Amino acid sequence: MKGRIVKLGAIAVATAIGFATLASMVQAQGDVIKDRQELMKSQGAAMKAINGILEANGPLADIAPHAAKLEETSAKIADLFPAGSDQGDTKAKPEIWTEMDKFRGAASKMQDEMVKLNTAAKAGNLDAMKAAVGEVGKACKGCHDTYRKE
Ligand code: ASC
Repeated sequence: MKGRIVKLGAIAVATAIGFATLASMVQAQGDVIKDRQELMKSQGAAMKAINGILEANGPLADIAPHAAKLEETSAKIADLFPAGSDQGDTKAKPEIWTEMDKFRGAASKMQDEMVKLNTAAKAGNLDAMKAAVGEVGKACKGCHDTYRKE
């Protein structure tokens, strides 16, 4: 009798831990979806700001902080799509997870372009900035076309 109660108690505890773990996993996933949406929004805003400065022909020095931020944020993208985070309120396509190597390759290529943009911005090299912004925009679009719904 006592043994049975202990066993039932153990099952109840294990079940509670299981639910708590599941709840925290769902929570973590909700957070990662939000995190990547916010990161993408910040990158879009930085790109818009840079394009605005280029169109207005300056002040070029104002591009540097945006370019630095983009280099930093874009390095985080690939890790913001952990397994299971295809579930939830997200426009991320399943292909991200079925072709994870390809997806990471595309993210890495975009990161390379962001580094070039930041390098050009730090050097105040207008032609290189323009070229890099073009390549960054292509990298953004390429991934969105392939891996984002709508
Ligand atoms: C940007 C930005 C994107 C891409 C895309 C390119 O500047 O925020 O998502 O370029 O618009 O077509």
